[in-house]
Amino acid sequence: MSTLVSTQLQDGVAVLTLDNPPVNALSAAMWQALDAAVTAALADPAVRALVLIGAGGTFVAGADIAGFALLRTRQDSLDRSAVSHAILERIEGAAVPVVAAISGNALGGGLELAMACHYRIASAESKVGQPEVLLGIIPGAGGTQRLPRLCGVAQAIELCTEGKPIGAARAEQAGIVDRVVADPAALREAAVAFALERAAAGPPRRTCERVIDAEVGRAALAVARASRAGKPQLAAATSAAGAAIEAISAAMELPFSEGAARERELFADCVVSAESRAVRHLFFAAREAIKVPDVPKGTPVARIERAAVIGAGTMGGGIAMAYANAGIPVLLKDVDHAAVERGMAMIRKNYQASVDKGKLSQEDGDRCLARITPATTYEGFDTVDVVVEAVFEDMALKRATFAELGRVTKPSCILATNTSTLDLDDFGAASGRLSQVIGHHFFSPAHVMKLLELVRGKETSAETIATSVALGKRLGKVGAVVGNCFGFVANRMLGYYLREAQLLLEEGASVPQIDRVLMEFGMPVGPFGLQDIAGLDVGWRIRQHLVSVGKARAEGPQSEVPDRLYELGRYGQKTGAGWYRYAPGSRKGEADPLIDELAAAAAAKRGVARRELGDDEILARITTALANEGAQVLDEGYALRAGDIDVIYCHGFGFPRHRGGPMFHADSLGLATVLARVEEYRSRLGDHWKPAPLLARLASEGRGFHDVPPRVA
Ligand code: T1G
Repeated sequence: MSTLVSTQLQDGVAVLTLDNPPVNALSAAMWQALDAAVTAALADPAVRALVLIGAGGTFVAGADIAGFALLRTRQDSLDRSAVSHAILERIEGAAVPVVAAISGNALGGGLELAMACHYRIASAESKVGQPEVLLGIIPGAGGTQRLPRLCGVAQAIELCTEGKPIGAARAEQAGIVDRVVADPAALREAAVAFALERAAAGPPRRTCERVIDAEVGRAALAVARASRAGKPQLAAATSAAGAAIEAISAAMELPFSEGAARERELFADCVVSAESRAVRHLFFAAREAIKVPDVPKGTPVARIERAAVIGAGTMGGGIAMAYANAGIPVLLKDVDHAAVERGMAMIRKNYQASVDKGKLSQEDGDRCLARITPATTYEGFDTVDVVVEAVFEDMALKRATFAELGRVTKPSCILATNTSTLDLDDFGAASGRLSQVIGHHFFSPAHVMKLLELVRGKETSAETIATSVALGKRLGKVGAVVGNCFGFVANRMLGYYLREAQLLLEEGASVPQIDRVLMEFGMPVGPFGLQDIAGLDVGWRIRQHLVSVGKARAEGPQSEVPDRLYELGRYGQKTGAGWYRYAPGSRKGEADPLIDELAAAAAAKRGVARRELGDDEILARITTALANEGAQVLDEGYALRAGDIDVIYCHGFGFPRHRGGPMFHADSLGLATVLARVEEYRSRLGDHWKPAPLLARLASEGRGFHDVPPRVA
C-alpha cells in the first residue's frame, strides 16, 4: 500500500491522510493511491463515513504542475483527465458521507477534490482557490462544473479568471465550505464528528446534482464576456481565462457529465498551449531564482523584527510601505524634517488612494501607516535588524552613508542598498562589514512591483543572502539572486533594450510606432513611455557616472537624442515632456515632431540613411538585443539561470508572462534563429551586434538557454 495515502479507522470513520510533501500535490501516483484508499475504505462494512485530510498542515495545492510537461498532445491530456474525473466521480458517488478537512491550502485540483467530497470543513487560516489561470490552464478536474453549483456563476468566474484564493470565512459565506474551525489543531476531530453527524443525517449531498440559477448565471456570464470583448491583447495574454468562462457556461447550459466533458476539451487546449508552457516555466523559475548553489537549504536565517530605510524619496517611501504592509515596524530617515515629511505625505496619499479604491480598509491603512516612524537622526538604528539605503545614486553620498551605518547599527544588522547600478562592493566597504552588505533592488513603485533583485557582493555571507531571500518572501516579493556587475541583471540588459529602441528611432521608426509594437507584443509600456515614467534625468545621471568611470551602458553606438532632451529640460512625465508631450495632469503621451527632428539630425551625424522600418524588424531587433545581452550576463555568471532573467523581466518590467520572459522567448524561437538574426544585424548594422559566445555555442549544439546549469560568478 502506497504511503502517499494512509488510512486510520476512528469511531467508524476512515480518516485518509494525503501525504506528498511539500504541498501534497496530486501526481499520477497520488491519484492512484487516493483511489485505492477510497475504494478500500468504501468496501469496509465498518466504515460509516470518510474524512480526507492533508499531512504537513496543508490540504492539497493542486495537481503536480511538473507532470503537465508530459502531456505532449491534447489526447494525452484527455486520457489523463479522464482518470482524475473518474476517481472524483467514485468519491462523489459514495453511499456514505465523504468530508474534506481543509487546512493550509486547497488550491486547483485540491479544491476540486474537496468539492467532489460531500461536505467541507476548514480551519480558519486556510485558503481555497482555483489558481490554474495563473498557469495558463483552467480547472481540469471538474472545478468549473462543481464550483458554480456551490457558489454561483459570478463567484466561480471571479475565482477561476483571477486565480486569487479566498479565506475560509469568505468561502463559507460563498457556500464552498460548510463549516469553519477556529483552531487548526482541532480540525481532524471536528471533521470526524462532522462526518458522523452527516452519516446520521441520511444520504450524502452530491455537488454534481445541485442546480445552478441560470437566470443569474447568464447575467454574470454576459458581464464577464463583455469585459473581455474587443481586447485582443487581453485575449492573447489570458486565453485561459476565456476558456474558464466557456467551461462555466457549459456547466450552466449542459448536464453535469457533458459540461465536464466540455471542460476536459478546453483544458486540453490550454495545457498544450505555448501560453501555458510559458507561465508554467515562470512558476518553477520563480522558485529556482532564490536558490543559490553555495547557500544550502538550512543556512541560518536571522529574525527581522525591526527595519530602517534611509532616503524618503519615491523609492525609500515605497520600500518603507512594503515593510509596513508586511507588519514590520520601520524607521524612515531623511536629512531634515522637510524631506522626511515630503516622504510621509506621499505615503499617506498612497494609503488613502488604496482605501478610496476599496483595496484596503481604513483600519488596515492606519495600522500600516502607524508602523512607519519618520526620523531625521540615526536614533534607534542600533535596534534594527536590516537597513535599506535608498539615497541619491551618487557614489560619494553612498560611501558616507555606509560609513555611518557601520557605526550606528548593531553588528548583526543587514546593510542593504537599493542602488540600481552602482558598485556595492565599493561603497559598502565603507561600513567595514561587507559580509552583511547586499543589494535589495526594488522596482518602482516599491510597495507594488513584485520583483526584488538581490545583489550579492564579493563578501556577502550566506546568512545575509538566506535572510534576504526569506525577507523578500515575507515582503510578498519575487526574489532573484544576482551578481554585482554594472546595472546587475535588470538594468544592465535594459541598457541594450533602450539603446536598440533609440537606434531604431534614428534609422526612421517613430517613438509611437516602436512603443506600439512592444505593447502589442505584451509589454505594459513601450521603451520610450518607460523612460518618460522613470525620468530622462535618471538615465542622464547614469550615463554621466559611466563616463566618469570610463564605461558605457551598452558598447557601440549611442543615440545622442536622450542627452539633447535632457539639455532641453525634458525629463519625461515629471516635466510635461520627454519622448512624448503630456498635457497638464495627463499621463497620456502625445507624439512630438521635435523628436523626429532630433532623430534625423542624430542620424545625419552618424551617417545613417533613414528608411521605413517594419513592425517585425523593430520587435525582432529589440527582443534579440535583450536575449543576446542576457546570454552574456548568463555566461559571465551574474545570473545563475536563464529562468532568473525571465523572472526578473516578467516581474520587474512586465515582460509578457505568456511569452515566458526574454530568454524563454528566445528559446521558443530557437537559438539558431536568434543567432542568425544577430549575425544578420552585425553584417548590416555593425560590430556592436557581436553574438554572445554562449548564444553561438548553444545554437551550434542545438541547445537552449534553459539547458545551462547554474554557475556562480
Ligand atoms: N505541483 C508541483 N510542485 C508544487 C506545486 C504543485 N501544484 N505547488 C508547489 N510546488 C512546489 C514548489 O515548486 C516548491 O518546490 C515547493 O512546492 C514549495 O512551494 C487538476 C490542473 C501552495 C501557495 O497553482 O501557489 O491543480 O522549489 O515555494 O510559498 O484542475 O506553492 O521547494 O522544489 O511555492 O509556501 C494548481 C501552486 C495546480 C498552486 C505554497 N495549483 N502552488 O507556497 O511554497 S494545476 C497551484 C502555489 C491544477 C487541476 C489543475 C504555492 C503554495 P521547491 P512554494 P509557498
